[in-house]
Amino acid sequence: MTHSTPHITAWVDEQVRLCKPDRVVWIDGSEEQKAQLRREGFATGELIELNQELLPGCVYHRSHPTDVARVEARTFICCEKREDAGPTNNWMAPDEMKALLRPIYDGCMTGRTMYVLPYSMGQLHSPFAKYGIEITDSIYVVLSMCIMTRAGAAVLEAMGDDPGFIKGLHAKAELDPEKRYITHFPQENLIMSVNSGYGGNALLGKKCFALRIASNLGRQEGWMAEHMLILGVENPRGEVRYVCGAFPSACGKTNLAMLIPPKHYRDQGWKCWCVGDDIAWLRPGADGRLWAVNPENGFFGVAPGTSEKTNPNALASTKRNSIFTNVVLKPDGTVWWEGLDKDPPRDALDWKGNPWDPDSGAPGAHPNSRFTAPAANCPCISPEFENPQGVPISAIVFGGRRAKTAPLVYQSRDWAHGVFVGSIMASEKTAAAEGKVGETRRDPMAMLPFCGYNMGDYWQHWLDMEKLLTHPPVIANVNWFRTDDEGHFLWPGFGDNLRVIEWVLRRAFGEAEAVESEIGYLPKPEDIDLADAGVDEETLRGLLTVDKALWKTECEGIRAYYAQFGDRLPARLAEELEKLEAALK
Ligand code: OXD
Ligand code: MN
Repeated sequence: MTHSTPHITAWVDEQVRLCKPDRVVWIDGSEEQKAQLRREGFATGELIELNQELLPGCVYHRSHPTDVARVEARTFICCEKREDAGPTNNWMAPDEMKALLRPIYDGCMTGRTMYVLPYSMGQLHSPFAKYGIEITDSIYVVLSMCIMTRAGAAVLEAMGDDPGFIKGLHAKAELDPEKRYITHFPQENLIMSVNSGYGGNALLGKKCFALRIASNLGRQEGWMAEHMLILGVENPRGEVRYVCGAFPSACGKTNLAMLIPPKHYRDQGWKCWCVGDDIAWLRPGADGRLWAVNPENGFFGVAPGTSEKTNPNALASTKRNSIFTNVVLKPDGTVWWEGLDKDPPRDALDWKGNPWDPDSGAPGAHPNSRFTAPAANCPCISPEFENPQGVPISAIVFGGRRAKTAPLVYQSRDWAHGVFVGSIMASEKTAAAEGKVGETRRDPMAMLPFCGYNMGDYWQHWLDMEKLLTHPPVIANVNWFRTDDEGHFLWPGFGDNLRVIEWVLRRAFGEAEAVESEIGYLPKPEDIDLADAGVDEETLRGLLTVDKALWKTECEGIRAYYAQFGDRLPARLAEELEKLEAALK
């Protein structure tokens, strides 16, 4: 590997002095090196080899039982002023945080190997690409990053000695939850993550870099880093139109990203292509349109609920060269999780490594157990996935889980109104989550845990982007989760969501009509294709109603939510709220 990189080397040397590892290994990304790391992981028990006939190249990993999810309470934005992190982020001054972290990192890699991993978010040499170095003491993290990003010697080559690389220092250290910190220093392009080995906290390219740090870079440089899927929809004429979608967790984002059209659509020649399932970097192109890339190279998906029925494309993606974390380990060296099939295995080990009795009532896989799978494995991966220019976005959809308030779909009147629609995104808690059922959690643009600066300034940045776009995408809100009074879902969801996406895309091309309502444009019921959907027109009419009383209550909630942003709330959003309140009077 090339080491003629004084800036990079100086930074790595500094971390070596702090963490005091026994050995330092630079990751070149070669198959030989990865195989060697797997062997080392098997030897220490950090990894378990899976059945190589049935799951070639696949390995299994268990995280510490106290370390199974992102820790929002211990995630910090460390910029000079608290106001710049805003009311929705934890904040600490950079010097104070570094003083707190220094003793935790000091000597934490003694007796261990430090891995230095150069990686790129985005296709190498793409105008979107950003480079980083992750230092870690975890083989699991190295191998996961080799799936989720483009990593290794070629990246170091591409980086040259540009001091602008994103620095990431990760250490599992003692996995002590009391000393667990996921910290971001946007003014220094620095991430420091310690005492967790869980993906969302430890694979620094993903949430830490591609969202929290990148949202800051995007604001400075005139682009956007968003928690969005990217889907290509090919119509029977062979035209592919692209849509981005932001959804809070448990709203079917990965399923939408890998959507299979209903039979009625497939028969006509419709196809869908996955460009990304979690993160989109969006840039105005020279043509005034918004262009998107998925900066990742793999999927870090929730396993439970993924099946041949719900998402065969995701399942197929995991069959080779994948890592499974905290799922059930079967005696034949394959894996299982709740919702995979109706056939829970006997004599298997649960996610903690204990013998599991499927009749015990306790789940075998952790509810947040994961697969880490290469994007190239996905049967519906877009032919444009590797296009360094990205894909042009015609529509953005926001969505949440709302039993009554939000209609199946509504389109914003213009860009600024669309920003308002994204800013008021919310999802209702289901029985599975903590808190009162039906209570709403506001999650603007699905960025609540991922926006690396003041959310009010972030909304202003969204508003300002309009000036850079002569052909902005249309913005719509969708809700697949409306229920009747008995709590039954009224819309079939999954592949049938294409019927709604089709209307949104036709709106983007001036091919469909709409009716004006208090909250935005609604489809005419006849403009949603219901053939073979199992939904009658009356149900659709119900799905498209806007209950004014509920929306008045909604406005009170929005007003209270907005209040915390004080003078950082863009005036334009306050105006949009007033307009909505007036329309509902
Ligand atoms: C994820 C998340 O893991 O949003 O993608 O938490
Ligand atoms: Mn996500």
